Amino acid sequence: SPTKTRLRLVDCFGATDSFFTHNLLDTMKKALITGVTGQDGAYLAELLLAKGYEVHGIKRRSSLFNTDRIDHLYQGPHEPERRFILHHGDLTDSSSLIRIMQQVQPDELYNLAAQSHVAVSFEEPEYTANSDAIGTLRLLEAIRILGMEQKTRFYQASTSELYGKVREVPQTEATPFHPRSPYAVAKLYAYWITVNYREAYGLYACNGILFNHESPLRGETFVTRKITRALARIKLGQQQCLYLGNLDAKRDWGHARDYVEMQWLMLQQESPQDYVIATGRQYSVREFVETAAGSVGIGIRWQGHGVEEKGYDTNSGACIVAVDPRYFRPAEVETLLGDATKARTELGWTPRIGFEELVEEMMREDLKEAERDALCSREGYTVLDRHE
Ligand code: NDP
Ligand code: GDR
Repeated sequence: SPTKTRLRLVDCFGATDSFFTHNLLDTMKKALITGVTGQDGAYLAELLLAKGYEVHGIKRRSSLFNTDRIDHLYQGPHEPERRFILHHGDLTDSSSLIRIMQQVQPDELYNLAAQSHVAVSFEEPEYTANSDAIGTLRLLEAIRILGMEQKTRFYQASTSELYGKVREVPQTEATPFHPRSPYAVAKLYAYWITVNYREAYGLYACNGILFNHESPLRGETFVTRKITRALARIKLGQQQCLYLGNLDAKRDWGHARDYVEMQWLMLQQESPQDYVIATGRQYSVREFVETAAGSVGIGIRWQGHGVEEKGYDTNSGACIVAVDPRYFRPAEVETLLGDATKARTELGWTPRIGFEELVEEMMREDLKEAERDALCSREGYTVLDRHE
């Protein structure tokens, strides 16, 4: 908290006079996070606050509150020496981005905002390009328009989806890209425009090529969270069946809390570079289901279109996991496996949380949520069953 920061500063410098501590607070580093209300935004804001930053975040206007993930960090406008401040803005609106940048004057700008759902990008390709590709350009241009090239360091949330139809296993910073969705194509533009502004204007700008990372804060429609939520509800008798798409897709899944640390580390180096961030271990969607179910003692019965040919047991009665082709994608990324050697050696970064621990944490938190829902149902309140 600001009070604690002040006390620590006083401890360090033996100053009881607020003049000294005020000046130090003025030199506190400022970070601006786009996408602060998302999974990574929440973990990154926590990390930077713990490091003593003044953290600013951009949130979109929405008709309902969209700050669940960061409500525990909220500081009201009347609190003295606020270190966590939210601004309304949108990646599709240059004027808001320029205004916020001018007001905040950030030392570090983390561009985490995106329409980040691959399947949705096939439904909303133009919006995805506008926010994910041109949105990144708008931020880089804001830095230039405001003459902040030497002040603001820029982090771009790039993605393993860039590899798409993989040409090399495992994937490194040198592996060629072949994007397979409007999302990935938009992120390809964002990747290259970041490199281009680094080369053309000398910006300190980096791409973190992050492989999938999950957590209890993961959006409910990404496959891992969809699985852990559904299994928790199935365990408590609130849901009958989990419908999934491609069970054979393989991903390199890490923990978001580990990955945001590397986003910060990338902006603390002498020179800007791009890094792959991954665990180097790969599991299929089916293996994720089995691990999650195993961790809470649920047996799996597989059922559904095309599953028979792949040799699952469809003779048993209870249906827990079924394949529904509506979740297949027009073009799929079948397999991703990252090699983070460069980040390990140059940034000293290693992931701390392993796959089993990640799955167990997600299951544990979703069981708590399901128990809350079950309690509400027992008390006669309506609990909406949202699991698309
Ligand atoms: P989320 O989907 O959880 O969060 C996305 C954030 O972007 C939300 O805060 C969302 O706001 C905001 N946002 C969306 N559109 C706009 C817009 N037009 N203007 C302003 N804000 C907007 O994503 P993650 O936290 O999981 O991922 C963070 C970034 O990293 C994303 O760019 C994603 O593409 C990328 N990435 C993620 C990986 C992962 O495995 N998680 C892997 C590799 C890259 P709201 O809350 O209002 O919806
Ligand atoms: P991904 O994540 O597309 O890798 O993008 P997602 O969890 O959506 O899909 C992973 C794999 O699981 C398969 N799948 C399903 N996916 C969803 N969402 N729902 C299902 O029911 C289902 N069944 C099977 C998918 O086909 C896919 O192969 C995530 C996002 O966070 C991106 O923003 C990020 O860039 C990449 O990770 C790295």
